[in-house]
Amino acid sequence: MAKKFKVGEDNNDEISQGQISRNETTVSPIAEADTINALPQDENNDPNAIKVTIEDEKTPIVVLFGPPSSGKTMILVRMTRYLRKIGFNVKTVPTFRSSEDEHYKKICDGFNEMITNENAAESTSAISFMLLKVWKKGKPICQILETPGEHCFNPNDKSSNMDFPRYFQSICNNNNRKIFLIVVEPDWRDESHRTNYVQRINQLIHRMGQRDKAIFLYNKVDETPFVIMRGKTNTAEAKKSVSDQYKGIFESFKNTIPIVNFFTPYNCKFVPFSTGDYNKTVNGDNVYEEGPDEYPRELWKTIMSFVRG
Ligand SMILES: Nc1nc2c(ncn2[C@@H]2O[C@H](COP(=O)(O)OP(=O)(O)OP(=O)(O)O)[C@@H](O)[C@H]2O)c(=O)[nH]1
Ligand SMILES: [Mg+2]
Repeated sequence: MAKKFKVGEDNNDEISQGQISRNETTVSPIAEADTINALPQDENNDPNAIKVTIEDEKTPIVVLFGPPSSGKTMILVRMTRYLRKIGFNVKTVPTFRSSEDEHYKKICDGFNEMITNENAAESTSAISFMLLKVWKKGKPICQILETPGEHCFNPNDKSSNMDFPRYFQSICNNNNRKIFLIVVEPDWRDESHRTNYVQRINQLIHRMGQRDKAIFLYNKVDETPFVIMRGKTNTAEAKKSVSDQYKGIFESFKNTIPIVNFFTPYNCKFVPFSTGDYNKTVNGDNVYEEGPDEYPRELWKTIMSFVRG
């Protein structure tokens, strides 16, 4: 029987992984959330009407930037599991969306259960917006933001790629330092889509401030031949493959400062990543098994080098 979600449960306290038995059959409350009415009507009709609030304008924001289904929500899930395991506190930020957004409230309320649920991947399509805050010993370290993939890049609708929605522009313009996690995946669609995505990334670069940073996150690396052993990837070959598939993707990040560019040829980082394995059960459920810790460890190290630097 599906485990039902109780509204108002103590949802924002950190809970440890494994609190929910792996054998227990659960359906995440988020999976049960109404995805059709994910946004209030006016915002659904017009992305430029979407309003968000970043209350904390000091703590850096890690912005997940990637097309639909590139794995942004599962990266959030995997990072949250890892960070909690190594002693960080990860909480949802309920004030990010107005209290009228019932869907966001539901997602916040059900977040902890989703994180620990082995059916986590079933829930991800219901998540469009999510702002998390990472704490250590009561001190905020960074915020992590996911926005709908279509707002980053919609491969099926050229007109929507004219400019970013207003809320996204205002996040780009606000005071927080941003670390953009630009998600790419192997063998994604065809060359014309990949070329359009590179153009979209260039649009993003024009919105980046001088203190902002970029990390290219090569998600789903488990599907490539570049994994040498569990959690270890041939990063140079993986990066070359991305460079070949997404022509010109790193061009704008070339370091043009003489001598410095000999040691640091690019002003961006590249991190291979895998959130884990996805298998279908005989019942048709999508069961998620998290991947090795090496991937979130390396990503966190890279993020922290920018948060501190
Ligand atoms: N093989 C593999 N598949 C992955 C990985 N990460 C995500 N996936 C698959 O990609 C699907 C989509 O992941 P999501 O996290 O929902 O993608 P998203 O970018 O949040 O999608 P939108 O919110 O619609 O923009 C998952 O259900 C998995 O099937 C990974 O590391 N490896
Ligand atoms: Mg998502």
